[in-house]
Amino acid sequence: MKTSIAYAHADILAKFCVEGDIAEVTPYGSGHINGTYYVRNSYSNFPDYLLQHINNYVFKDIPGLIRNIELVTTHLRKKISLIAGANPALEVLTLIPTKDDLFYYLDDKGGFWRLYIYLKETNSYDIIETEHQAFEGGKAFGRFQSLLADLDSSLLSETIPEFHNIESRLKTFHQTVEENTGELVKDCIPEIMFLNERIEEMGTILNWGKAGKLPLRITHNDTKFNNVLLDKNDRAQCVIDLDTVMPGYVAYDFGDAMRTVTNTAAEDEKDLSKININMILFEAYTKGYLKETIVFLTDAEIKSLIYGVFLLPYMQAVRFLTDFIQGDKYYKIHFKGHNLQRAKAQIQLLRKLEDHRPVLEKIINNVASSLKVNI
Ligand code: ADP
Ligand code: GN1
Ligand code: MG
Repeated sequence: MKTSIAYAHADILAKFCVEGDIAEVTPYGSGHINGTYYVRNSYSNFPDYLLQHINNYVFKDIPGLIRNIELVTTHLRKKISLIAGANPALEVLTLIPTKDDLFYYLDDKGGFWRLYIYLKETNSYDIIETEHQAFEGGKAFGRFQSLLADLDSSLLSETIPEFHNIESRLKTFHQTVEENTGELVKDCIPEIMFLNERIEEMGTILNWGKAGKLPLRITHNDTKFNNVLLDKNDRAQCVIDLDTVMPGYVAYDFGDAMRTVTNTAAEDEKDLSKININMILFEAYTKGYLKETIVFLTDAEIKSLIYGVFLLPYMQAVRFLTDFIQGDKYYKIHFKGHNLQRAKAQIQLLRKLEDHRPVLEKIINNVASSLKVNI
């Protein structure tokens, strides 16, 4: 690599096997966890890169996390290279090694960094605009689960223990509320009450899992819509943000995606009257997702999907509120009270979903039945 001009993070980038000549490094994306930077190459025949400062408050075992990503991307690359017309270089994340041949760099302040090839001419959406995007996103996350179905899940480490375990999330939430009786808790009494009224129903997936009714599979666990890259024609290209790929229940991925797919407003919308459910997008995502997964999902898993649709906004509200009361240690915030605003928006989304429950359930069942006819 040549270095023509001064740019941010030059010392970090110098540790990686970067090709070409870096022109500039700029903050990028709207993720809540990692620090992400777009690294522009001066030469168009060399790649641009995506540099990430991995959050080590959130992820306690970063070498384990990187090993998971290596395992998952290697497996995906192998499978995708067997599909006619597919291109693993564009459809799977590529980690760049350091000069010490590791896939992360640990700086002298204890910060962990990684570098990916930047996938050009792609879009990631915080809010979906079209039915086609929703369908393609569903296909991408469905295919992701399908391609990983034959990877031995015992090889993966749990990057965040009990990540989607609602019992343990609620335990932490209740402890946090008990230990903090001050102003912050007073600000969210209606939200706490709302969440407490739904504890029993939100345990359904976990209880079915414990009873052996649902198989544990390799799931993505962070299927927010901006974690899939669509190409310039809005076709599914690459599933990204692989930090939480671990064993899980498929309904978690389905429900987490629907939080962004169906919501007519932003995840943290302040004006709650803007939050509504877009049924057309719900149906389009379901069609894309089930098209890829219907061949292997069990009847119980299909039945569980609707519970995921309610559980994930609920769990997200629990997590945002916990972080608000704990003093905003986990999620990046952009203003004081941001986590409370996010929790209120997720609660409003859940209310709207509850209002439409029979229709949503019918959509899932109809799509599943129509696809099963063709198996
Ligand atoms: P976070 O964990 O903070 O959400 P992500 O890995 O999701 O971090 O990256 C943040 C954003 O950067 C993504 O939403 C996407 O817009 C963009 N992004 C991530 N990886 C790539 C990539 N390889 N190529 C192009 N854009 C990417
Ligand atoms: C975080 O990293 P990002 O922004 O894609 C979080 C998810 C939440 C999401 C809410 C590791 O995702 O679990 O659903 O924010 N990731 C982690 O927007 O906690
Ligand atoms: Mg992300």
